[in-house]
Amino acid sequence: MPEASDKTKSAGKQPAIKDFTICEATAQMLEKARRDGVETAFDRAANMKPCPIGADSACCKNCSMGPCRLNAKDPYGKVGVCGATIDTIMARNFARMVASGAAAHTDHGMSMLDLFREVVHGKIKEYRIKDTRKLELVAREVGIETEGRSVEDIANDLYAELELTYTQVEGEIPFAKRVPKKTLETWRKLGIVPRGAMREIMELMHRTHIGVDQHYENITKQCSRTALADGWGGSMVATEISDILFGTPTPVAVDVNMGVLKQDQVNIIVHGHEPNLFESMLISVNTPTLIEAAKAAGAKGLNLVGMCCSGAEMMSRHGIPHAGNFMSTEAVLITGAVDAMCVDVQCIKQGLAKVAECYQTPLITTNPRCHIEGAKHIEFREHDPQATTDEIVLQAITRFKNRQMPVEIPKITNAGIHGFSHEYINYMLGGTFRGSYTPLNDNIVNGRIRGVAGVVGCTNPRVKHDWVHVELVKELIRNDVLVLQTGCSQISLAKAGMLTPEAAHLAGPGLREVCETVGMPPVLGMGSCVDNSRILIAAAEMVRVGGLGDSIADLPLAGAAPEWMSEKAISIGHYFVASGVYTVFGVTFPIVEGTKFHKLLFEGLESMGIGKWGFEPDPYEMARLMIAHIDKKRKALGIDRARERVLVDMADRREIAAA
Ligand code: SF4
Ligand code: MSK
Repeated sequence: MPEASDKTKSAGKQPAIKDFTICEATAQMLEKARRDGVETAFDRAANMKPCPIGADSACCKNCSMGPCRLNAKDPYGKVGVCGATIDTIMARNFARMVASGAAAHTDHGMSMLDLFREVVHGKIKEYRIKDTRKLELVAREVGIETEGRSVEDIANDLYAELELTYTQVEGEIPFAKRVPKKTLETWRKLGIVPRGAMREIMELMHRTHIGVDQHYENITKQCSRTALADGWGGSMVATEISDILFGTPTPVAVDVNMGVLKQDQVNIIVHGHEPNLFESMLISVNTPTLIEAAKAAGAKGLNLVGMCCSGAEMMSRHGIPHAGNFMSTEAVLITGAVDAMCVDVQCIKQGLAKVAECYQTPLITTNPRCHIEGAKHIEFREHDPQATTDEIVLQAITRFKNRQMPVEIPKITNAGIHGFSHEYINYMLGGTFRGSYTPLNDNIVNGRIRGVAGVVGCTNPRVKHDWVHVELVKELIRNDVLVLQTGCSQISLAKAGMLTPEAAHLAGPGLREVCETVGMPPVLGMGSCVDNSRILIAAAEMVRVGGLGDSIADLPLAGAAPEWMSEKAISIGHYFVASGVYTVFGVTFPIVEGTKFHKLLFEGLESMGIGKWGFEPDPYEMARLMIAHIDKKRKALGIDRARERVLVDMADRREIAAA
């Protein structure tokens, strides 16, 4: 066991672990880490004060005349060497976060599209088109004729069309066709309809170079265009193509938390974001020769478990157990029970390498984009995917056979229902034949459901892990707000037992009645962070169905990322804002209050007909802000007084289906 790091040793009195997290399994492992002398991101966050100038986004290092630091307390008292004002500096920094986050999602989406092309062209045979119904549906939505045509022909045309999402230099991205008319008109008027993601990201990076765009309003305009190229472009393509290739999720009961690890089995964790690695791993762990090899090594079998967003996708599609979210990825290694952790891209802490080394767990990188010093790299090749995943399984079996560490697995699992795609919500509330969001809209109009909130995003050691998510969501459902979730937030709530129909008793009377009638949880888990696009589609559908205004900005809808940390989160937040949604972030916000850029993001954008940003670290106050916004929208729609409507229940739906 390596020595405790100097920082941990010199830290003196250590903060109480109960202040780090409300996740009992993570807390148990953090206690063990202290006994073992192992450091995690929680310790590092406690020992490293964030730079206050950076936290305010009041510094710039875009050229070597700087870096320049401005004073957040007197933001207009000073400019950078080039003359850049605080607004220019903050807008450029914000823009670069949007560009990076959008690049992450669009590169992920493009990888899925590359895979789709190779499958359609017959060059990759290990994957196939699983959901032909969805293929046709998406094709029709982007204007492709499907009647009487073969799956291959439709798929070829869909590939060519969706490639424009990334490469098109002029025009509008294909999924602009899904945007409600009035929202699209607003975008056109503002000049923010995305062309292709590559062009938008490139232009945003160009504009933030020294001496180019030096007007915060114009920079923000390109931020919106780039973020929309992520939400309605790269992310949406990632979600839709993954559904077409691997299946559209439907509700499935899944166990979440570290208790899904098995002492007597070979435990393999897949952590990251792209589903192709995980799909191949699923085949490998079900291969009889590998199962036999595991048994020959003394194990009862192979136990495949997900983490973070690849885990969220796989639990939605296949019911694969999930061990925890971003802030539990080091903690899970401390169990000593993980025989291999394989990772692809995004949100993979470099600190995992050190913790994995401490517990003799192979940490295996698989994507050419992501190597980690100290980790083993086994490249995942889509043309021969199982060669990689079989090799990882064999390494895990070897580690199991040679396990020397005492194993301590927290005995905690939380059952829940996951996999609420927007298509399934359509069915659940409207039925196959009605096929619409009408009952949802009706229940919003009649006031049983006050509004809808998307609560999404990361976990962050700068706040008490999981706590802000859980308290915010409890407060929202108590006030009859239906909550849609993705990413690490969904796992926080799953661990709190809130993704079960039984959690309806925690909801207000109206939402509880709807949940009990339909048999659904008050908190609906929709998948990974790219799957936030499902929330956009659900919002567009609510507008299309009618009764709640003409644009997304009219809906009684709000969004939140209460424990965000990544640049992807900023891109997601900004595409929700640009789509018309009031979006509140917790933890911190990279901006100086009272500046012109702050006023633009937090007020001005709304007056242009789109959404606006909010910031509030306290979950109860955050809920209050979101509910006040929902009520404001209800008032504008003239539905602030409840009107009675009849609920469509399961029996009604069966009757409709039988008719
Ligand atoms: Fe300073 Fe301007 Fe260079 Fe930024 S671009 S580092 S503000 S001189
Ligand atoms: S993994 S971006 S910590 S949600 Fe998608 Fe979780 Fe945030 Fe990464």
